[in-house]
Amino acid sequence: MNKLNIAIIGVPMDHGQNRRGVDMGPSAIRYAGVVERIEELGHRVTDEGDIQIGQADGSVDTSTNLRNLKVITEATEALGDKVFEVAEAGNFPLVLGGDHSIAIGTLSGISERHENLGVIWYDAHADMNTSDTSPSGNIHGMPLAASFGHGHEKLTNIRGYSPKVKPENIVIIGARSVDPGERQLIKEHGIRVYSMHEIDKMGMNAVIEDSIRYLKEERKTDAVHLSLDLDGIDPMYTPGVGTPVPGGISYRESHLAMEMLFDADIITSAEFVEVNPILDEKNRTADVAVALIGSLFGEKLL
Ligand code: EXY
Ligand code: MN
Ligand code: MN
Ligand code: MN
Repeated sequence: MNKLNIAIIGVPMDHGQNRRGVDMGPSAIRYAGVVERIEELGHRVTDEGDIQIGQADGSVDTSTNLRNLKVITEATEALGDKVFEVAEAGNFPLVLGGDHSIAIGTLSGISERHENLGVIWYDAHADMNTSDTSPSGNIHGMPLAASFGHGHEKLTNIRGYSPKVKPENIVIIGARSVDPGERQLIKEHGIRVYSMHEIDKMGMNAVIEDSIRYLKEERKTDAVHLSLDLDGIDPMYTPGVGTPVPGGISYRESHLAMEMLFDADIITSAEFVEVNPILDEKNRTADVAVALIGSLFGEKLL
C-alpha cells in the first residue's frame, strides 16, 4: 500500500452559517483520535494546526445578501495558501472544518496545481446557491457554485483565479435538499448528481464505481478532491451537524464508499466539514468522521 505524508489543517470557521459550535469541529475530530487512526495505517501525519479565523457580527449584508463575507474571504485565502504550500511539499492535504464555506479556500489551493481537477461532493445539499439565489445568505450553501465561477466575485476569485473546477468534473453524492436556483445550475451545467434516489436504486457500490469511471476515464481528471459534509450521512448516525436532513446515506454505505475510493487510489486531497460538537451526542459525529477517514486511508478488517 502507498504510504502517504498527510498534512492536517484545522479550520475553526463558523461564519458560513448562523449556528455557533461548528468552529469546534477540528478540536472534536482531533479529540476523536484522527492522528493516531491514520498513523496506525502506516502513513506519516503532520498536524499543521489551525487557520486563524477573524471575528464577524453575523449579519447578512443587505446589498450583497451575504453573511460575513469579509471574514470568510480572508480565512479562505489563508487556507488556500496553506493547502497549496503543503501540497507543493508533497503532502496529502486533509482539511478539518468548520462549516462548508471553507471548501472555497481548499479548492483554491488544490486547483492551482492541476489542469483538470475532479471533485466528489458528498453532501445532503448541493451547496450551489449564489448571492442571488440563496434563501439564507449563508455562504456554506454556496461553495460549490463559487468553485465553478458562479456567485459574488469576492468568492469566485479567491487567490486571484476562477474557476477552480469545471462543472463537468463534479460529482455530487447524497443530495436530498436542493433549492430551485441550485436545480437550475445543475441542469444548465449537466452536473452529475447521485441523489438519494439513485443511491437507493443503484446501491452505493454502483454509484461509486460509476463515479470513479466517470472522473477517471471519461473526464480524465488528474486529481480528485473529496469534500465530505457529515450531513450527507443520515442524522441518526451524525446528529452533530447544523443542517440535518433525514433520509440520508447510511454508516455502512459511507464506509463502503470510502473503502472503494481508497482501493481505486483516486483521492488526492480531502476535507471533512460541518461537525458541530454543541449539537452532537457524545462526540458521535466526530467519531464517524474519524472512522470514515480511517477507511479513506486504507483501514481494512483483514
Ligand atoms: N440550501 C440552504 C442554503 O443555501 O441556505 C442550506 C445549505 C446548507 C449547506 C450545508 C452545508 O451543506
Ligand atoms: Mn455542504
Ligand atoms: Mn450539507
Ligand atoms: Mn455557467
